Amino acid sequence: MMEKLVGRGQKKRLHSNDEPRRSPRKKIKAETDEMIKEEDGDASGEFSRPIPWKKIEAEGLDCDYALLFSKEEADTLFQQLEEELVYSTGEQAQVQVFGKVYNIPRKQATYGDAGVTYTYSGVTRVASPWTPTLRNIRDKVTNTTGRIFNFVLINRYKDGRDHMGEHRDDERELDPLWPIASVSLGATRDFIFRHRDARGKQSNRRIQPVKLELANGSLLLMNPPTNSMWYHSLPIRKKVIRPRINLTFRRIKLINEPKS
Ligand SMILES: O=C(O)CCC(=O)C(=O)O
Repeated sequence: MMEKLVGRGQKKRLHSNDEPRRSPRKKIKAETDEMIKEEDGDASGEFSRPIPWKKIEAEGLDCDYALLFSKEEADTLFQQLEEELVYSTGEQAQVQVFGKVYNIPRKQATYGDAGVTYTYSGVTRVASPWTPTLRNIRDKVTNTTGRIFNFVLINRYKDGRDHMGEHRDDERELDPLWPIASVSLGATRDFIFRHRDARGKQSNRRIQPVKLELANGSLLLMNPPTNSMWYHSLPIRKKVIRPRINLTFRRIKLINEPKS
């Protein structure tokens, strides 16, 4: 993840934010309706899928989206995390982009299994031990997806001015065959995917960006090869006044683990 920092002059708004909670069907927005297909609910597997999933697809992009928690559950989890989490300070709250050091425009924390580390944007993050609430959320994600995660990167956005620049989660230590599971709590925020061949003025391909709204209590599953083909960002949205916590559950390859 080499993040491009977003400065002033952010582009026009794409969707309204902080709307009252609506049904999952209405909550997600992609560039075209064809990108979203309702999956045949298969709750018969060995893990539970109690929620209607939406499939989001484009060339090289494969995501699943669902509301994992009710509003009440999500609000409680948010409050618990506010009490439990300790965010990075000092060097750990900075990134290096092309040799220059910047303060991260949000707060960040890393938790996970003992000994797991994750290096991105020039800084190595060590996982703090799972807190009770993080363990609960992680287990719910695992029960729902059938996937086990050993690390979570947490980003806290105090309001819509806090943001995350365009990047891919494609570090070598991430298992490339594993999805990244992104849980959102708090304010709804826009989330934008851009195909790697359709970025910048030099690009010779015209591939529409995929734009989503990530709601309170939602889970976005980014399946391979999404993270190698598409960049994603959480742009500035000045009208958003409420905070948001995002948790991306990841599987970090451990030293001595067989290569996948
Ligand atoms: O807050 C978000 O939804 C974006 C998080 C993200 O892009 C990341 O953790 O790589």
